[in-house]
Amino acid sequence: MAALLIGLALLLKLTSAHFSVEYPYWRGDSYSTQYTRPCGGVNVTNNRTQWPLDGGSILFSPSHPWAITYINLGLGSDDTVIFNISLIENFNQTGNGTLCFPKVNIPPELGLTAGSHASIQVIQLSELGSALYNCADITFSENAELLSTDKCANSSGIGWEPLGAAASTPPDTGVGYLTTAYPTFMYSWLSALVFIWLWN
Ligand SMILES: *[C@@H]1O[C@H](CO)[C@@H](O)[C@H](O)[C@H]1NC(C)=O
Ligand SMILES: *[C@@H]1O[C@H](CO)[C@@H](O)[C@H](O)[C@H]1NC(C)=O
Ligand SMILES: *[C@@H]1O[C@H](CO)[C@@H](O)[C@H](O)[C@H]1NC(C)=O
Ligand SMILES: *[C@@H]1O[C@H](CO)[C@@H](O)[C@H](O)[C@H]1NC(C)=O
Ligand SMILES: *[C@@H]1O[C@H](CO)[C@@H](O)[C@H](O)[C@H]1NC(C)=O
Ligand SMILES: *[C@@H]1O[C@H](CO)[C@@H](O)[C@H](O)[C@H]1NC(C)=O
Ligand SMILES: [Cu+2]
Repeated sequence: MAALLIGLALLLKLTSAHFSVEYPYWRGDSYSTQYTRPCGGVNVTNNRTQWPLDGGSILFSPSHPWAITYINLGLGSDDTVIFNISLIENFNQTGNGTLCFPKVNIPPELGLTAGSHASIQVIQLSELGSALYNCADITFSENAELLSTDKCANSSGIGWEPLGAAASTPPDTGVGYLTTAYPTFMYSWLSALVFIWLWN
């Protein structure tokens, strides 16, 4: 059983490739530090994308089989920005490739003006509970446009599921076996080991 768990962890670690944000252009390559909140270990940049005042396109490339995904906004120009404005309802993103939202609306009550600086934060929470972070720095602009339809597309394998959909289906046999056939303390102990191992 331990071998199975370690094997599973190894598989997940090997296939783990995190995610990147192509539009608005991300702060930079965060692959080695993507577990770091709030922005994957990459500080604010001056490379801001001009983004429409009432909301714009977001294009990113997930690579895990599925991940609970959040997109948040933080107002301001520096590393003290607090990402407390939710731009979408969180969802279970499935498949890999590219995922593009043609237009993510900005709540009008924020009263943003052209030239305001902000950062967009994308969070992906994958199978084992590790959260991955990326941010992109933007400047709100009256003239900025949405991505054209040829640039904003979902890959064929990409899917979207509301959260809670999985809760109504019984756990698959693998998980059921692990949780029922093993004493709870052994299971948590093993999980902790695997988790520490994965983290390093
Ligand atoms: C980010 O900024 C903080 C505070 O200025 C600094 O301590 C840290 O080293 C910076 N991180 C990177 C990756 O540049
Ligand atoms: C700045 O952003 C553009 C895309 O808007 C990108 O092509 C370029 O590589 C970025 N520069 C740096 C230094 O990250
Ligand atoms: C977000 O945080 C800022 C700074 O603390 C605060 O001024 C603002 O009211 C907060 N917004 C929401 C929607 O909680
Ligand atoms: C998606 O994952 C499959 C299986 O790992 C791989 O063959 C395919 O190349 C991936 N597609 C993209 C667009 O990354
Ligand atoms: C991609 O999928 C998301 C989630 O279903 C959807 O909101 C979005 O409109 C799709 N993008 C395009 C370009 O169709
Ligand atoms: C997300 O969707 C995948 C594929 O349907 C499913 O296996 C997984 O349990 C779902 N996760 C959550 C948290 O709903
Ligand atoms: Cu990964």
